[in-house]
Amino acid sequence: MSLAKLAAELSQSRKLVVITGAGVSAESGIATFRGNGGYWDRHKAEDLASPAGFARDPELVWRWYDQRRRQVLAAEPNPAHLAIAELETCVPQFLLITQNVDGLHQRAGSQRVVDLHGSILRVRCQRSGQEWDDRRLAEQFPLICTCGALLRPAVLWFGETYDPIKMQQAITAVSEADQVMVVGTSGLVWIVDGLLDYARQATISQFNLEASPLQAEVTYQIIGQAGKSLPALLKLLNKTNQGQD
Ligand code: BJW
Repeated sequence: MSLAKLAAELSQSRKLVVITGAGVSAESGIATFRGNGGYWDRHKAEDLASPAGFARDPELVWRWYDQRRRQVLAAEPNPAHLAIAELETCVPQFLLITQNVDGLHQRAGSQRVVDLHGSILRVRCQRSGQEWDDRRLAEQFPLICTCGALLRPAVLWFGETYDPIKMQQAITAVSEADQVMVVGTSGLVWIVDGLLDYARQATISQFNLEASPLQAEVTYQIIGQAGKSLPALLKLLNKTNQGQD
């Protein structure tokens, strides 16, 4: 069975990178973006997650983010988040690269995390560019800075460029990795394929409800809920590691 083979390979891994997307948080009750019931089923991406959409209607954008903040604050990490946090302790070097903005990986105990798309619980002043944590649930929209300028969610919208420091960290880790696990992402945002281009020394495994179309060569395709397959993988890995003691 491929999960057992992957566990055996992971037990030899020195440098593991995990790349995650919205599917990891689906079992915590947080909607994904694409597909049935996803955000883009009900809303236009360019209205809610682009600088032009925010300039057009900051109130609409803030209402959407406020609703998502409420969901995130009420949610709990699920077995997939917990398994990824535990995987970090099983290998000498580890990096989690997440597109998620919900902070659930960090709440599950993950330490080495690059949040490429920022955080829904931070804001940025449109005038000064400064960012800070802000978990306020708004009574009035949009949120305004004490300087009078608009505040925006500190997340990466379509058409915006990645933080070069985070990108460098992610590229270095993927380039050096011997294993890359891609979990719960459609891979439709360019960054996933962009990073996997650097995974020249790594075995790539994918955990998803379906075989989503990554451009990279995937050796292990694990179909099913990440909240079931990742804990199962961890159990096999722990068994293999105990056998090696
Ligand atoms: C489960 C599951 C379960 C469900 N278990 N699985 C080429 C070069 C440069 C740019 C571009 C390019 N081509 C296109 C672009 C532009 C654009 C882009 O990629 N567009 C494509 C959509 C066509 N990219 C950009 O604009 C980005 N900027 C950029 O590239 O700058 C250039 C640059 C590059 C390098 C250096 C410097 C500059 C910015 C993109 C920002 C995306 N932002 C969003 C919103 C973030 C804020 C917020 O959350 O509000 O990020 S959009 C949205 O998509 C969100 C997600 O993080 C992202 C990815 O979605 P994800 O996570 O994959 O979710 P879904 O819903 O798509 O998929 C869920 C998956 O889970 C599915 O497969 C399910 O089957 C699965 N699943 N339940 C396991 N229980």
